[in-house]
Amino acid sequence: AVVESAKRAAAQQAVRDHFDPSATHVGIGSGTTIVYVVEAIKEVSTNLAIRFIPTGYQSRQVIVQAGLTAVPFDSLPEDTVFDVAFDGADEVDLELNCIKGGGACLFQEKLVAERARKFVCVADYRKKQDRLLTNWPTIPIEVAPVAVPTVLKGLRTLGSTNPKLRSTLLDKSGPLKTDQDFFIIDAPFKPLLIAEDIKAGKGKGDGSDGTWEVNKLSDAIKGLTGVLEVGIFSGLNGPDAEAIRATNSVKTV
Ligand code: DER
Repeated sequence: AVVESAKRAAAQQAVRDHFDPSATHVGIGSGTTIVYVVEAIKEVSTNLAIRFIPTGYQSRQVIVQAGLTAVPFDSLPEDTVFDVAFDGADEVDLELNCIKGGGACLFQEKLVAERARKFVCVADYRKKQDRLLTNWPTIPIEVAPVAVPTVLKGLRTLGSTNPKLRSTLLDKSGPLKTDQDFFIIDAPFKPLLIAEDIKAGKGKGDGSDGTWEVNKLSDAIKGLTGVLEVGIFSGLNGPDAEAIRATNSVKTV
């Protein structure tokens, strides 16, 4: 109950600080924290004219079940800029880089996040770490099924010890499929360095000495043939996007 109330508190604070009822387009992420974000939005606005853009099937369900209007991302003109996008994360570091993909929705989450003027990451105290991959051990990567052997080999070359195809015997025998009908590989790496670590000489950050900086590893993984998207969100450069301090400026409650 402590975690749920922390999620709800973070969601209410994020909506208080960053939801403008006169908005026209609002991105809605995936996972469990986002449910509290939509609840908090419902409390302050019944403006059904607002278009809520989902980041996958579950996200659309959350919007529709709240009685709000869900508009598919690909039905909007390509230059549509969203006023704000709210989403969760699996881990957030001091630079506000995020690990995302615990819910296997990272591809559409990134499409929507990059279209937003403001990306608001809503994360309870468990997600806040100094470096990514401190508590959450793996990077979720969305891959074309046929490319799995190639991507696994590539990840090992980049230094991932034991990258694994995500499958849950609970819900389905065999690998999990994303909303794009792709697979997810979870790749463990050592905690990722941030800019100040490189400056402080804590490692080269390019994999040559076993250390990786956030963006360099993200780019290296994206360069593997067969990778659709990588669950590292950093420095979102949507139109005037500004990363909202997910933890410090939003009082930790
Ligand atoms: O998959 C994702 O990136 C989601 O945002 C998710 O990881 C956050 O999930 P939670 O809010 O249930 O922790």
